[in-house]
Amino acid sequence: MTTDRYNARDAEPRWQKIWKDRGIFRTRNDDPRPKFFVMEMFPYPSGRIHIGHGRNYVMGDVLARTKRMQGFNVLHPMGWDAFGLPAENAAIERGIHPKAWTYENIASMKEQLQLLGLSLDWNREIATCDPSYYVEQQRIFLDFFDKDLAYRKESEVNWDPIDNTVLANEQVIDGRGWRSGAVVERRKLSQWFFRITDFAQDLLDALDTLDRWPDRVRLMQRNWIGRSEGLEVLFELSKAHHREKIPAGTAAVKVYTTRPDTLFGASFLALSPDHPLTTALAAKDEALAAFVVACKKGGTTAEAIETQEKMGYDTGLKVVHPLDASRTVPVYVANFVLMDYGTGAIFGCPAHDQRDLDFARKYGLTVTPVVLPEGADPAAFTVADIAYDGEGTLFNSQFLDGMAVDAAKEAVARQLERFRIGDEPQGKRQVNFRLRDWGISRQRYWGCPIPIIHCETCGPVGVPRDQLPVTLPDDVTFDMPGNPLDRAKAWRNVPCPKCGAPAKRETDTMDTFVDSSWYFLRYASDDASKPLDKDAVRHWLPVDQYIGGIEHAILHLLYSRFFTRALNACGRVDIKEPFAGLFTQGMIVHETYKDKAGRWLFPEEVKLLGTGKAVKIETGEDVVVGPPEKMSKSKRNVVAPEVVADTYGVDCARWFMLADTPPERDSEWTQSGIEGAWRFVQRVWRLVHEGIALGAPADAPRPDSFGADATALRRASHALVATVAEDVERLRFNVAVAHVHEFANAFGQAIAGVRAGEVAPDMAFALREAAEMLVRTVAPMTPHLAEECWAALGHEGLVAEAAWPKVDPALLVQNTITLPIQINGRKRDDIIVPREATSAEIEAAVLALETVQRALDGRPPKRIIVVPQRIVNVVA
Ligand code: ANZ
Ligand code: ZN
Repeated sequence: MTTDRYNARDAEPRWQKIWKDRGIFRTRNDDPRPKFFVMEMFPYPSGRIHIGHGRNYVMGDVLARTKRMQGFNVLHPMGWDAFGLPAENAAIERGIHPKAWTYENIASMKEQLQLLGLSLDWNREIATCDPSYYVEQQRIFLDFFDKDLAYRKESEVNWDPIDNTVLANEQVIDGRGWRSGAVVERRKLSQWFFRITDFAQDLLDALDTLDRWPDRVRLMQRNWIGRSEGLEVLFELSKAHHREKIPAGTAAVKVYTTRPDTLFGASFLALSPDHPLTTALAAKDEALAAFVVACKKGGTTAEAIETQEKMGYDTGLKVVHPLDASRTVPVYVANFVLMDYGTGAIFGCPAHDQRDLDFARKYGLTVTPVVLPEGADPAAFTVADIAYDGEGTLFNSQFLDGMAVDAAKEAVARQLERFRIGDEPQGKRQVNFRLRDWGISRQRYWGCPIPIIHCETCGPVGVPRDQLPVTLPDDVTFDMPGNPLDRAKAWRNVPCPKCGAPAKRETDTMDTFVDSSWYFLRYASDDASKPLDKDAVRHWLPVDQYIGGIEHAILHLLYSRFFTRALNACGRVDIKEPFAGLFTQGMIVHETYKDKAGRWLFPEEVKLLGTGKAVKIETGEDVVVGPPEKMSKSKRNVVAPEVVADTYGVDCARWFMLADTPPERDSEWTQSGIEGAWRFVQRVWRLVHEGIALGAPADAPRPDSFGADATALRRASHALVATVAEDVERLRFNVAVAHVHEFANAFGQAIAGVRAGEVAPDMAFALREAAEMLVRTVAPMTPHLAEECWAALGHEGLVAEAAWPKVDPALLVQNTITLPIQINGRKRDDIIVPREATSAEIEAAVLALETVQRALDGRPPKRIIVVPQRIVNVVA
């Protein structure tokens, strides 16, 4: 084997096979070492991965490998988020069964992932579509059902009136069904829910304990849970107006408000179209009934409801103002009032709420400001098109005049708590949450079946546990709209487990977010027959480091936190918080390329000419180069891992993904970047071999004393180990890479300073130590290269199993400085020099640097300027 070049194509598969054959990444639960659990969000098996998918796995892998070397029993598992709509779409479009499509994708993606050299325990691999996985999910569902944490209620869905089917939110495009193009309607359907709202306060409070989560994610969760403190206020219906319309037994309308201070600015009440009073009125008012139907057009997404034009219907009824019996306020039905928040009714104060203002302008209602901004003139202050929602002093508000907003809120609450309508206080303080119970019913085939049987006499009955799993029937068709399970007669018709009468299986399947809400608990057991093992969970959880995309900052993480609490309530686990550390990585972006005809081109179809120009290799025609964007199949700006592996080796890809940018930021994949990584990999290879050639043999005794040069190198080696350990611990991979670069320069300088055959024993020892330390430090980042070097150093075992190097603290005391090196005005490198180095010494060292030599290309520099303690400028 030649030593002047590292051959990744030969080395990488060889080491991967050895790791696999020796099973070194298999994790055991009875291992006595301290545990470390690191995992990345598992992938959806959509087809093939591109390098953009790889970044978080590589980051997790570096951490896993480092911790393993540092003596931890590391759990680093992988699985597949395998249920979901795309498999069903493939079935509809290409006639392939969702199961076949999914498992084929898993097989090819697994191969691709393995190509990245990830140190995963594949023995714990799971696929959520596998009955051995979802059987436990069905048990969990029944536990929740028994505890009333799972329940059924009527709820609105997106209904496609042409296909006669329920649509998922992502199947509603601009308010229309994705296949039929029909305007989607809202319909009520009985559906399953998980009672996440029971845990709202705890989910909120515990965010404060998650000190290793990004603040941004905690804030997003806080807003999503949306705790608000307000007042419920009863408005008495005025008998002086349309007494005949008021339904018997209805004396008042209850609203929820967070701004009771603005009560004197109220100019209307609005009811939700689903409010019971609306329903009662609509029964006798055709125009209102038609209005309610019109409100139901459009999807059920929050966005759809938010962006709809505000519409109202005047019922003719009026209510009496709670603080001024001489005033009445009209009652409308309005499309923007949701039935499932607060009380389903509001009072509108147009001067201080934009939505109310728009509504008031549309229907000609009065706008009375009651909060005066500081410094404004009460005689002149008016509200035109923009509501004022800031602080100020109350005016136009009788006994509240002169109070600040908070004081006025309190005064109104006190007053209304004392008043009564019938035997109810007219005001009641109330805490509300935006968080809704989690609707988990999906009218789809490719999901976990809900283990319930509906009986006419017994109602919904849980499938007896000894009859689980309820597996999906294989023989179904996808050639008609609707849920194939509804048509699977043989599967559907079963006797009631309680009374034996003919009954029907539930045909809803679970939201795929359920599948991902407990998979981290499943990973804990190494015994597949105990998929949720309390002891194993106690041992491994919480996950020490979870890594994934910011797009999951809300739902997935919140559902997982809820699930862990609900399982705790059912006695299935002891913990409450699943993830102690969370990291959200940035994406990998790439330029886009388009040919003349406007077709997207793959990067490998394009030759870059520099300065933003490029041509299509096949035809030579000009290519339009677009700015870097998230890698995506549709724009073809993707790079396949196997292509990188074949050309440069995956260690280069790994190095590049870690090197360029802070890990939380997006990183641009470029040809020059990957080439830089390649040069670096080759450089490590050369340095290690030069270190071997010039350094002491492995078993050479440690010299009693070290000279200045040897000590300087030893300091650099030990500093490398110490800083990289810290960088990885903090997930600052780009900084770790920068530290390795710095060290490579120091190592290179030391090598340049000695001559073969004349190396003093202290330097020989230091060179050997440097090579050993470098190899072990880069092992988590470029594991294949490191194994190859490790073998060259003469070690029998694997560096993947070697210990992290021990640092001598005495060598960490700083007496070197790092100088940045500019070549023609741009920063190109760094150099570490002794603090007391002379300008001449620094100059010599700089000229020996590889980056500088490459830039000079054999010529002498035009000029070299050393600014002591600051910077070195080279003019080439
Ligand atoms: C009167 C008022 C005056 C309001 C004002 C705001 C500003 P959060 O903080 O999210 O809880 N609201 C209450 N229930 C609603 C429902 N079911 N559908 C739509 N809107 C509803 O928001 C509470 C505020 O949202 C409440 O305070 C109510 O309008 C509105 F100057 O009451 B407010
Ligand atoms: Zn029955």
